[in-house]
Amino acid sequence: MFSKKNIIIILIFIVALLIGVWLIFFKNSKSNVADVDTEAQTRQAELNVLNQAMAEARKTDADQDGLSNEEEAKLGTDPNTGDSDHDGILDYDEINLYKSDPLKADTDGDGLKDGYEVLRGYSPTGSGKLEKNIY
Ligand SMILES: [Ca+2]
Ligand SMILES: [Ca+2]
Ligand SMILES: [Ca+2]
Repeated sequence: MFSKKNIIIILIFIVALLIGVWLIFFKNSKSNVADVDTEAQTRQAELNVLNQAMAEARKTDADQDGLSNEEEAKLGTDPNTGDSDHDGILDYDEINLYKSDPLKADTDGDGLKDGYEVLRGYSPTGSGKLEKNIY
């Protein structure tokens, strides 16, 4: 059977194997941590760029409605409120899409708010339906 010498050799082999496995695992776990760190740093850098872009955009369009603060000053709309007359349609859409008054919740004065009319397919600026290509 096994001589003492063989048993010692086998034990040394097993110990060496265990050390090898431990080293590989330790090395891998260390490099995984480094990868995660790098990924986190990359993500943080991307976030910083995004935040910076958004801060920049807020400077020129505080309420992010698509109209610049400058345009809103000219129109008389609230640069800090996307929907100045609270009729359910953004200032930008009233100007560029529906041609309705961004400062009048009921542009055509028929008793129905612009947002209510647009939602149901009616023109907020007069009688009749909206043109199909608008909504
Ligand atoms: Ca705006
Ligand atoms: Ca509005
Ligand atoms: Ca109306």
